[in-house]
Amino acid sequence: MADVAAILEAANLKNDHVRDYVRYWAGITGAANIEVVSADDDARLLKEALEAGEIFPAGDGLYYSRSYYKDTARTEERTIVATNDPADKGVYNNWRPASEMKPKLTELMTGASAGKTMYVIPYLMSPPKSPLEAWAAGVQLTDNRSVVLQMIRMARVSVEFINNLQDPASFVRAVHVTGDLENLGQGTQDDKRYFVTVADERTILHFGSSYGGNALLGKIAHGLRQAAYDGWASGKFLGEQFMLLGITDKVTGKKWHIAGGFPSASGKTNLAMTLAPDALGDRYYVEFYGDDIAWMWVGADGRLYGMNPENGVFGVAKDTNEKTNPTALDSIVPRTGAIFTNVAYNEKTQEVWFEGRTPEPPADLDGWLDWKGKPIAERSPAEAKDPWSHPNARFTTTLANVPNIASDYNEPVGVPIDGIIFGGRTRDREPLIRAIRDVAEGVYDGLTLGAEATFAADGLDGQLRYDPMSMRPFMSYPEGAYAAHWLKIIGECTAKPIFAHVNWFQRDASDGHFLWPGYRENLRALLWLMQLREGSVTGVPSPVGILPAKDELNLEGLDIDPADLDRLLTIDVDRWKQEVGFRQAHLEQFANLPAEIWEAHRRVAEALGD
Ligand code: OXD
Ligand code: MN
Repeated sequence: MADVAAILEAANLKNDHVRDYVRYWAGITGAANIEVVSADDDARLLKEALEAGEIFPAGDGLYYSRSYYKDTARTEERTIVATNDPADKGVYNNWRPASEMKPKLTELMTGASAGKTMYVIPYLMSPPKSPLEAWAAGVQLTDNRSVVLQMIRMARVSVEFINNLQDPASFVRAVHVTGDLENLGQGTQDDKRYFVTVADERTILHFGSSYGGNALLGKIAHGLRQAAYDGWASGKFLGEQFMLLGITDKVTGKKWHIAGGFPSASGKTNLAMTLAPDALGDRYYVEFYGDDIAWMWVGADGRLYGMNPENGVFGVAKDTNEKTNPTALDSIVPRTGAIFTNVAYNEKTQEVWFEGRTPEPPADLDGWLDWKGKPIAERSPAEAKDPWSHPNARFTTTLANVPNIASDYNEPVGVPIDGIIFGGRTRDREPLIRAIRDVAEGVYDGLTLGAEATFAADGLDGQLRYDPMSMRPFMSYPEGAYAAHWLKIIGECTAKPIFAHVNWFQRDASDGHFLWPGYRENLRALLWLMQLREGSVTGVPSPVGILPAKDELNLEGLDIDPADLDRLLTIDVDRWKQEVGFRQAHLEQFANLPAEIWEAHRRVAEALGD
């Protein structure tokens, strides 16, 4: 091992607590070398990674990487929140004692980076000088250069962020060791991977993956699990898997901000990056803040404020195209520095392709490799229908590349949040939008958020896979306390955001067609919500919230079957009664759920006539 003190000195890393932390883990992992990185090192690291064959060119200033074929997604059953207090155990956080997990991870990491470079990535999960900056600083250690390249895109990376901390000992210690991917027994009885957040020690220990969702610790473990825990422990903020967008009415000059949680495959990234529908484009301008994480706090003026702690987008590639998300396509064009992972790659033309990018894959198979690196042209007849890219293939690009990134996305003050929406893919029951003014009912709605389970397979017809606030994989403390913390934070706001539940996915029961066209048209529902909040429309009460009156929705330029519209704006009371029964069982799992939440549940049940 080189002289650690000399390396850290040369890298201008001045924080003694960070130095001790780096030295400690360098000793355990046995790394051969240490390198402190900043965003300025990107070009050099790209060159080194290209030369080493870790990434490939995918056009001018675009890159392609392939992860090990058994290492392509987050692994919830191997993901653990550990603390020193057994009372922190919840239903979804996979709680284990810190005293058990720390030695286990230390053992797994011992010597596991031998011969490799350990990169030191000082990062900030907030715009500099944010009121939440004290919870935003971290230092990721990783033995994987591709992870460094992705972290540089996804977080603000510079040694400056940890040299001048108010409390120099207070930063998230985030250790990532890739491990011997070919011998980790992924998905077997002998699985060696562990992804642990020791939340009350602000320490993250992830072993056994180089896939972004397990390895970009600023995003996935710090930005959500650790932040949710810190927000609760400090009583100061909420850290949620939420998108965040802004809508400007160019005629009145008003600007609204909406944050919201959506379980996976419910269109969160597409909504976050949406544009106004063509017919409304002259009047409304939509700005992008974030597609995955929002941290929210109460501002001095009594409004709820929010910001995206990330610096980039780690988006699912599949089905991204001109219709679903033109903004995303524009943010991964040549010279953006975007990195594609596990898509199909043409080694001759350096193009990439993924399912849904175009209706059909490229006709000329010459040079095309599937996500495992196998030539498509050499596929056997049995493999002919296999996807070219992995369903969880990703693109990584910085926020600054997104054409409609909000001009104030980097401002420390954040933005006032006017609306909080929840929306899970649901084929029936959920109308286009229902607004909820009562805070407890809004939080109750978030706690009972879910998306359709795989109906046939699970035999759970009509039952959702519940995903409270879209935080199921990121819950770090018990759900009852989580609900109480939400009630506390929103309760402290003197000007409260309005809540709403949206659903773009209702289908006709007989032929299965979607009743609502979705995508850019979704803005119409959000505009109605903002008008309701401001009192320029009144809506129609229903047992589960306020629905738009038909003439209140701005349908200019939209061709929609009136019968479909009727169904989108009505409630199926019988299906809702069934849902209330499912919800009862879902909520009963949670210890110490605040009485206000149970009261909200009873109010909804009573209104439905139970
Ligand atoms: C996720 C992600 O897995 O945002 O939720 O990547
Ligand atoms: Mn996510």
